[in-house]
Amino acid sequence: MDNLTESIKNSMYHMGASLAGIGDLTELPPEVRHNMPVGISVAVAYPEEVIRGIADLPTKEYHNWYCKLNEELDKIVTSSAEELRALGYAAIAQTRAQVGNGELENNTALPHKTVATRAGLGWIGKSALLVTERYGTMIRLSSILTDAPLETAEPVNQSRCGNCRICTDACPAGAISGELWTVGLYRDEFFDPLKCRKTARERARQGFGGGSTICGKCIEVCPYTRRAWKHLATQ
Ligand code: B12
Ligand code: SF4
Ligand code: SF4
Repeated sequence: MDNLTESIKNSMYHMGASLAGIGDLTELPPEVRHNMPVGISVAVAYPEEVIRGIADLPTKEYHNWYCKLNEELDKIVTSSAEELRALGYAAIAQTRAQVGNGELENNTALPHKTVATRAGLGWIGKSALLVTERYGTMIRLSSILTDAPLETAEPVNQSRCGNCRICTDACPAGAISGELWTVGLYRDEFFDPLKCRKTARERARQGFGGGSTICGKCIEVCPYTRRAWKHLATQ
């Protein structure tokens, strides 16, 4: 790995990143990536007990960690983008303030999961979540767009879910169709964001009084998440 790539990744890990990867974005339309050729994807993982705790309903603790990890991610991408700009490169941190929450159409111009698959961090599960080998789906994501000459990873273009249907069967909204993702498959062909949004709001209300759209049952049941609990316990 070249020095610049190593130093950017190391400073992200130093700031608390669980995973960091770099992807070639040039196959995507220039307008969605602000003409930047490279995307840096960063993930931070939830503690295992927080995800175990949402087996029945989302909890206040899950909500608190959701807010905390969002703030941590904003800090990591802001600081790393500043580091790149100080070296003379263009860099845009995709913070929540920058990209919004997709409130209108459940869509953002360049979703963090797209940058993540380009950066080789994982694949899109039947749940529509990014699934990683190391942490399963129990992560939150952010990203940076840049023109820095960083070394890019092999993108992931195929699902590794196989015949598993656990999230499809467990989703209380019936939002997950069970179709296997491949790189060209648009979200709404295998996942219904409106059903998810409605049910997640209701479950947040039942679980801790509401005010948020979080549920996370599809995170907790995923066998890749559960496998991560075993691996992390033996470290
Ligand atoms: C709008 C939104 C929602 C909406 C719509 C859900 C959705 N999947 O789009 C609602 C409110 C329903 C929702 C719910 C949840 N969300 Co949400 N949501 C977002 C948000 C703000 C935008 C997503 C977006 O633009 N979607 C548009 C569609 C088209 O893209 P996409 O679904 O992100 O993914 C597609 C592309 O990435 C594409 N793709 C992947 N690789 C490639 C490569 C190429 C070349 C191309 C062309 C396409 C492509 O494949 C995917 C499927 O089609 C993102 C944050 C962000 N800025 O990205 C978080 C995000 C997706 N949500 C997240 C989470 C965790 C949740 C919840 C679990 C809520 C909770 N905390 O309890 C649920 C889970 C729902 C689910 N099973 O997906 C995480 C996902 C983490 C992960 N492991 O993947 C994100 C990334 C937030 C974050 N900062 O971490 N969410
Ligand atoms: S967050 Fe809940 S409602 Fe939405 S897809 Fe996952 S399990 Fe279904
Ligand atoms: S629960 Fe199974 S089908 Fe769903 S994302 Fe995880 S591995 Fe894929």
